[in-house]
Amino acid sequence: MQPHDSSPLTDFIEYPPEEMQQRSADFYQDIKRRHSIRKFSDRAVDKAIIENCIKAAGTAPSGANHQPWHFVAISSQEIKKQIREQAEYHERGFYDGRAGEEWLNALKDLGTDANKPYLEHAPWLIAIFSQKKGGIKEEDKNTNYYVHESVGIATGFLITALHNAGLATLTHTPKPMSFLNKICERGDNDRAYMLLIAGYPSDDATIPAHAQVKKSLSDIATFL
Ligand code: IYR
Repeated sequence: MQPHDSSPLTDFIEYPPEEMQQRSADFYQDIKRRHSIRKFSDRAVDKAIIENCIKAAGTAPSGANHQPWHFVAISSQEIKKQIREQAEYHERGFYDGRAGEEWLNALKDLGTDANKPYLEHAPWLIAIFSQKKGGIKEEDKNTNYYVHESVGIATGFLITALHNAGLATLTHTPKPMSFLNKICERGDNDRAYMLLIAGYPSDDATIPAHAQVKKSLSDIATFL
C-alpha cells in the first residue's frame, strides 16, 4: 500500500456466527416489509428524523470518497405544490405518448398515471442530486468518479434508513427532472438524480400485486 494517513479500525463489531445467522435473517425479514407506496398521509414527521436518515446516507461509499451527492429535503407546502405541478406537467407528456407503447405496457400492472397527489400530501420530499465535480471538501471542483454508482448506493442507504426509522417511501423520477434544479436552487454542477417521497402511508395505501413478485435467490444469485 502507498503511504497514507490512517487510524486503526476500532468500531468493527464481530458477532458470534449464530448471531450473524440471526441478524442476517432478521434484517431480511425487516427489509422485506419495505414497499413503494403511492398514497401518503399528511401526518408530520420530525425534521430531526430526516436529518439522521440523510446523515446515514452520507456514510455511503463513493468514488475516491468525494461524496458526489446533495440532498434537498422539502417540507414547505408551497415548494411541494410547485414540484407537483411541474412533475405532473412532465408526466402528462410521458403518459400521453412520449414513453412509448412498451414502457407504458410495463407500467400497467403498477397502476401509475400522471397524477401525483402524494407530492403534496407527504410530509417530506427529498430531491437527490448528483455532482459532476467536487471533492472531499464541499467547495472542491475536482472530477468526481463513479458518480452514478455512488449516488445510487447513497440513495439505497437513505431508503433503508427511512424504512428503519418507520417511514414509507416512494422513488420517483419524473422525466425530465431538471425542473428540480430551479425549484431547489441547485446550480449547473448538480443533476437531479431522484425524488424520494417519505412519510406515513395513508390508511388506504396499497401494494400492487406486480410489485410483490420478487425473484428467487437462485434467480438473482449464483454461488461458485
Ligand atoms: N415516472 C413515471 C413513470 C414510472 C416509470 C417507472 I420505470 C416506474 O417504475 C414507475 C413509474 C411515474 O412516476 O408515474
